[in-house]
Amino acid sequence: MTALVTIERHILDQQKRYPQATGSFTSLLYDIALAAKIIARETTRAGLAGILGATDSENVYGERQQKLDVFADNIIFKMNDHTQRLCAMASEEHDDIIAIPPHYGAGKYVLLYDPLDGSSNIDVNVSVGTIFAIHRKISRGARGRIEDVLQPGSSLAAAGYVIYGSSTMLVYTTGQGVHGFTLDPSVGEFLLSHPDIRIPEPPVYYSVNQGHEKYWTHGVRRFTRWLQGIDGEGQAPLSQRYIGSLVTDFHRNLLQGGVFYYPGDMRSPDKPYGKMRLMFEVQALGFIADQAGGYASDGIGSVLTIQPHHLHQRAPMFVGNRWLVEQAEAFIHQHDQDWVKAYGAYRDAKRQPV
Ligand code: AHM
Ligand code: MG
Repeated sequence: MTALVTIERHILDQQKRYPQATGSFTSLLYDIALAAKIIARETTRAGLAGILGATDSENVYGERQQKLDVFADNIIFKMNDHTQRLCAMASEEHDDIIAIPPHYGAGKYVLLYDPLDGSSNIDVNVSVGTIFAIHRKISRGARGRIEDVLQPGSSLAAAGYVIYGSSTMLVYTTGQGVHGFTLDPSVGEFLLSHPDIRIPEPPVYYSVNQGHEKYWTHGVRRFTRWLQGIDGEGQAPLSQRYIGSLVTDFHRNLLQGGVFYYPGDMRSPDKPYGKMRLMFEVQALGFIADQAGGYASDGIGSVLTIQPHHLHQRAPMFVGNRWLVEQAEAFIHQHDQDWVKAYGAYRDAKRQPV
């Protein structure tokens, strides 16, 4: 029998590589795993508990929040507000950074999270996920500030996601490879099931909302035809898979090889950036892909080098096997110079529309 490695043991083993570590970071990851177990419990019994369906409130993007979004958002906050490990939090569901309540001490990390990504899929029983990212505090003073949150992905201390699917899995990286754990519901533990994940070759899938092709730029259309084996040099076409639940689409391609993209478009020249959120989705998944030997780009360059200016900034995302993503960049560079200009101006602007 192979050794049973719980997530706690794995995180502790990784900590041993840093003799100066205080254990704060280790405990933070463990708290996230605990929050994930509670969210998993609620998502799997959502229909029974009668909490399916939407609330009346809207989030900052004008989307109706699902009840489970609100629940997941609260659980993650409550698990982490009092531990003295964080100086601030930020959630896709909140307009501003979330302060640590003044009666609790503050710590040296920042937690960013998308509590329940793909929530429009909840009502039809499709897998959803939680995405998280951890930055180190960089500002002076006891409490976290916006500049602690608005750091590029290349500064991330850790990132991961939880997928609530046919089983619950937690996948994370601290910059030492990507590791996946499956929740054993009978004992309530995440057990190491996918050590050292590498995006395999050859890739199998491309994943994009092809219903939006009408809005795409020429380069993105050419890239897609290349993936389909139409415009290429005789390579076999990839199969198309798109669930519309980012964590699920990303996870499949991470394990089986392929490319996920949510491109920018020119349907409105002042909104060339697509749908994905840089701080809550793109950075974390980009870091994981990078650590698994893949690559994530906004169509121009690595998403990890983007200096964010706004908490709810958006970015196009092409992520998966490196050579596929580089091919997307090449098509965009060749055909979409107008878009590159428009998106580059948005990305670098200090004041951005959301
Ligand atoms: P959400 O964070 O509001 O749940 O939205 C993000 C979701 C992703 O999970 C998914 O990849 C994308 O929206 C699907 O968008 P579309 O329906 O435009 O293809
Ligand atoms: Mg999301």
